[in-house]
Amino acid sequence: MLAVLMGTALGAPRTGTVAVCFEAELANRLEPVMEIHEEGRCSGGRAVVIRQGAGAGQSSTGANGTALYSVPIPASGRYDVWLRARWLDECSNSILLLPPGGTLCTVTDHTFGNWHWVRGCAPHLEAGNHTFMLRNREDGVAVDQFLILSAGQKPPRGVVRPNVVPGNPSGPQKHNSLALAVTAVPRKLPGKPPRRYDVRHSLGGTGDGAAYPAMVCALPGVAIDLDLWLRNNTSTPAHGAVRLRQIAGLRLKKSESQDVTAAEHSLSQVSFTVVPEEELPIGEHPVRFHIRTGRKLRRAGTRLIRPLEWQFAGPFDHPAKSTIDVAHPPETDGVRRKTYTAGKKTVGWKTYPRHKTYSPFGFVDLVRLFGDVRWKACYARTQITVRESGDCQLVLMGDDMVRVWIDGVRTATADAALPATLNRRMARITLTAGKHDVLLKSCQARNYWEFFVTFAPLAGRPPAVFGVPLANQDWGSPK
Ligand SMILES: [Ca+2]
Ligand SMILES: [Ca+2]
Repeated sequence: MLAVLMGTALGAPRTGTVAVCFEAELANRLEPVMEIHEEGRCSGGRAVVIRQGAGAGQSSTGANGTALYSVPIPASGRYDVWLRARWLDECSNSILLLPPGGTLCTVTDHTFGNWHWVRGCAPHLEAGNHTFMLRNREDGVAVDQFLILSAGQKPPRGVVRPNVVPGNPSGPQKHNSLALAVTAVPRKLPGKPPRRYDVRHSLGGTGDGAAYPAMVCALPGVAIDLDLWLRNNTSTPAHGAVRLRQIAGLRLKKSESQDVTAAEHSLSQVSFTVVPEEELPIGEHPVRFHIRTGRKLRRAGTRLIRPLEWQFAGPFDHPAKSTIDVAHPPETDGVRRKTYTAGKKTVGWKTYPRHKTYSPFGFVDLVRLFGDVRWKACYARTQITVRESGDCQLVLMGDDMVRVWIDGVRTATADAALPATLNRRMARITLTAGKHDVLLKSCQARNYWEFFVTFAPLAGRPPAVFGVPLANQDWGSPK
């Protein structure tokens, strides 16, 4: 039984009071979309984070962000469980907490932007080991520490010195066993989230993507750091090796295999840097890590998303309640004109810096390009090449309405205008070898305005779809 001592910041304990404090980042098991981040102003310099954009509203599946903690409770009694949390704003201010044998509760309050203690549930606990679970409810939240106090006690201000290290929830492990705590987390991203409307979907955890629920925007020449956090749940040091499986079109900057040593009950980090090349096909690419400790092999991973690169024209007024069929000049006058009339303005095809165009999750964020506007439409054009003819699946996602033409033929439309929800449409298409024009239309009612187009393989050998670099795109002589 682990002796439980008061953290010094708690002051002198009153008779009969109990305090157990531990770091949120030392989860015994942690699954995406939960990530470990290095953060200032928090205990241990690290916290568990659900990044803004990393999978709101996916908690109902249960597999989209959990953190498990096995901790000893020294005495039976009624307790209050507090979390030291930081919420982004009123749309990112809660997390789910499951106490041992209790019911799931929502931990929330209305203090934004600062680390502070938030009271969660109030379970009755018997003396002994108990498992607590955090679960994703929404993104844009971070948890630094847990504090379990006798009912009615108030936490101090600021951090508390931890007095417990979470143990192993699945019983004693064999010597030299590293317990995987979290999958790869991207660190260096090609974009900063905007202040208000962020893209909030990571495609996490649905369908066949469940094995690799994270998502990282992969643009040619933009290096990506992939961080792997490993938690040693045992009471002896552990040694192992992590290997990154190579992907064509992805250059690895260091060795494909790295050794890892983790002190008992500690957290270790292994980092790989990859650089996408033009040869990386458009679409999703699972990145797989093999973690070997002794004879044990574990797998972890994330997904890279190679998006298309676009030229944009707009915005055009798209009157309230209009359907997506209301057409604007790039649709009526052709996609190869140099300029179009948009109300009293003239607009032409424009490119924007990549860091402005893409969210860290690979979506095109039109709010960043055209502002927080209402009832507008814009068009985007690009070209793709295919080396062998064949079928593949076009995947189209958008908020609010979005339509795609390939070589002038209407191919897919996602036109349900739902607030704060991405529409998704898939269409089987046949692409002949050679170059193809892609035109996209996106309509905005309000709030989020974003889209995502990719090509997914079908069974068998699909044609790989490559983007044509913007500098090499040929749109004829401008009129
Ligand atoms: Ca911490
Ligand atoms: Ca919208």
